[in-house]
Amino acid sequence: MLNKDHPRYESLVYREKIVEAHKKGILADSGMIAHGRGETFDYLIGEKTTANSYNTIEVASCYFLTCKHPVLSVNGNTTALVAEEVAELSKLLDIPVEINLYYRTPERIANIEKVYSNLGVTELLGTDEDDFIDTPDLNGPRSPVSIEGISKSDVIFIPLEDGDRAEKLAKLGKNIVNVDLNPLSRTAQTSTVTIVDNIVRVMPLLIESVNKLMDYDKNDLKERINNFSNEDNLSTAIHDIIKRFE
Ligand code: PTJ
Repeated sequence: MLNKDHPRYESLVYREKIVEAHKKGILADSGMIAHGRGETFDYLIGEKTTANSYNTIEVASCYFLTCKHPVLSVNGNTTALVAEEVAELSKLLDIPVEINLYYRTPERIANIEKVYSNLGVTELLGTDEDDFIDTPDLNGPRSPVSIEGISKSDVIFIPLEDGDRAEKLAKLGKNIVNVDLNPLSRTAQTSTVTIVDNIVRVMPLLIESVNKLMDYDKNDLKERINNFSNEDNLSTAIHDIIKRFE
């Protein structure tokens, strides 16, 4: 039983979610290490959403609302922490959720599939029954993607992963929205829009911002996209961390 008065209560709640997801065969063993790395960077950014990240979240919403085929790609860590919010966003935008795992096993796919099915996600892709196509130049278990999902998408949400996938997907002309507490990770550096913040704070804000911007003129949203630079965004995120040491 967690003590609510504990100064790090929230952090302990999310650790418990991570441990539970591991016990249920949702989280990869390495998912624990990835969470620890995330916690370290969260500490450095002050465990709050910065003004820069609020803006970046709105830009991400602009992509989701103006692109034709957005897809939400999920892994074990994202599922452990924010499956409900992923399901809500998928329903709000009427877009698919695609399971894409680095440590892919039939058991983990089945366990993650069950989570989203129970949350009412109707278009759930990337399961073992799906039709796959390899991502060009990308090796490993993340390469096969759903023909109806990531393969035909024009914007992909890929939170909490680091590797070369973002770069390969970007080469195919796809827009990448990433959430990563580490602004220096390869995925953070090669994505179109990188939200440097904790996924548990990002998801409710993303849903709120999609709801807010939904009725805006599409040209205004596209202008917002055109005025955004991910390089500037990452530079501000890094400087926000540096300022915490001053
Ligand atoms: O479920 P699988 O098999 O697809 O495997 C998932 C993991 C996360 C184990 C795999 O993709 C992996 O090893 O990822 P990395 O290379 O550890 O990268 C994960 C990134 O997510 C790191 O840069 C962390 O800083 C970041 N991260 C971890 N927790 C959070 C986070 N970013 C935002 N919010 C978090 N809560």
